[in-house]
Amino acid sequence: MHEPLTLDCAGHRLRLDRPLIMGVLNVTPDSFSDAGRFAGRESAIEHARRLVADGADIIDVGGESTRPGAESVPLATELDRVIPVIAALRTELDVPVSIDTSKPEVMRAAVAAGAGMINDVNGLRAPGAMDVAAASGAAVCVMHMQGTPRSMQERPRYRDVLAEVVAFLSGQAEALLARGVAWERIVLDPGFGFGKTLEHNVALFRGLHALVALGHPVLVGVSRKSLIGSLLGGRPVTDRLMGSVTAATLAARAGARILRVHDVRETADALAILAALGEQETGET
Ligand code: HH2
Repeated sequence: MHEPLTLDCAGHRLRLDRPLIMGVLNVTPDSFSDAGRFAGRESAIEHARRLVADGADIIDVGGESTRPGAESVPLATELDRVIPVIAALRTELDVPVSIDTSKPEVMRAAVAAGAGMINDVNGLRAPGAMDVAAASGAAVCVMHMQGTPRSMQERPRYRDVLAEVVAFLSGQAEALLARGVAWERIVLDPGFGFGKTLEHNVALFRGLHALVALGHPVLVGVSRKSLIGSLLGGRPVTDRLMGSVTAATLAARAGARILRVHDVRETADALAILAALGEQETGET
């Protein structure tokens, strides 16, 4: 097994000897947990500064909501939302910026504007996405999703959710490697809440070690998701902080190397305690 020590974000290398925090910056009017709050450019940049001050190692900029039922956004709209923000963040921040998109055109423009990571919830399945990502020089997060955001929660079905997710992600990683992408650029994500029931999410979380065992850094995004709300007896999205932080901490404990979260400061605190008081090294299986 090959365990990378760094993640290569278009030349900006992030050390992976501790779990990293990816702060969520949604520049959308309709995201499930922070709808419209950071849709204006100035407020988006201000929020990114806050996330970095709170301990974010990467900022993930998204211009298209992927919440269940969301419609896809036209290319021009998405470009207009994210590119100026990425260009501004690139000069303002010392941390790499990630672009959360499934459109190859947005990936290309975002990397040209300074993004160091491509984060695709569609797992590079759009025509051309794999080639654009491979040629970009950026780190690439491949996420598993069954279906599309519009339909994914209608009737998710698997024979063996863990085996199917691991097989998909390792196949996409192989395809990237075959295109010459260095191991140090590939991140894998099981895609919590994307075409999965509560039972599927729980099985995936408990089986994270099988994904970690592939040797690529694993990204986990459970922050404020309905999975957390359900496990807490139907909590609304505004009341999922402790559940989200606990789940992120457990994911780190299970070997996840990147935690995609809205509540950066609280997650950083939990990881500091885990590092000080937890058992030594979490990533090995
Ligand atoms: N989850 C969301 C969006 N992007 N990317 C990765 N790699 N993993 C995730 O789990 C993930 C993701 C959904 O969360 P959010 O951005 O808060 O909401 P919305 O899609 O409504 O903007």
